[in-house]
Amino acid sequence: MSDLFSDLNNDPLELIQDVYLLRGFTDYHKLSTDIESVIKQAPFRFMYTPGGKRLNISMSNCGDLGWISETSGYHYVKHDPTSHRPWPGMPAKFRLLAKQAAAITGFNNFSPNACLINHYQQGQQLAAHQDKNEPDLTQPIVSVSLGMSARFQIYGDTRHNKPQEIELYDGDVLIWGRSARLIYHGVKTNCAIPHPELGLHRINLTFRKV
Ligand code: MD3
Ligand code: FE
Repeated sequence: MSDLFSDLNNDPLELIQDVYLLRGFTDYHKLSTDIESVIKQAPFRFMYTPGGKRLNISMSNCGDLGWISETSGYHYVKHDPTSHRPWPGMPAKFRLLAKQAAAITGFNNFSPNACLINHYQQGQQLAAHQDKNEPDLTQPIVSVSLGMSARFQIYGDTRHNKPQEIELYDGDVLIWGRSARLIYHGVKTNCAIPHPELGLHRINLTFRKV
């Protein structure tokens, strides 16, 4: 299994300081069996913000801890609040993918224990936000884009900047750390291009150390 991803793109593009893009590092086909297994155990669901609004995209998790939003706040929890069971385990292939992508960009001991899985349908967006619920901000976040394309928006240190935009396609992997760890970012899918297998669905895996 150690060569599942290593023959692919080992040449990251540094988009802005400490944000790296590996185009086509993997693809949906390599991960589909594991994704289907996780989603069968913990189906995508819409969560609610502390303010009572439904999030725009549906989500699930795998790994020892899963990120949830609920009226009491944002938390990492060991159990799926819908089924009351532990989140599905993180598939070995997912862990290897995240570790290899991190190592290529100089994060040598990344060992994620949480994977948030976002599901987008065309037109669904993720508004500008920071990821700051993780205790150790020296650890990077690795994100894997699968399925239909999306426009990723990098705002920088406030959500009021005009964002830098970049189109992400099936198999693209982003690695964020160090000075970029707390930047504001968002996602738009109104101009998405369909994927041969997933059609107008996008799945994004974000690997985190919590
Ligand atoms: C920049 N997901 O789940 S992944 C998220 O495509 C999230 O579903 C988006 O933002 C998606 O929180 C974008 C890229 C990403 C993930 C984490 C980051 C960018 C990040 C953490 C810090 C800075
Ligand atoms: Fe985020």
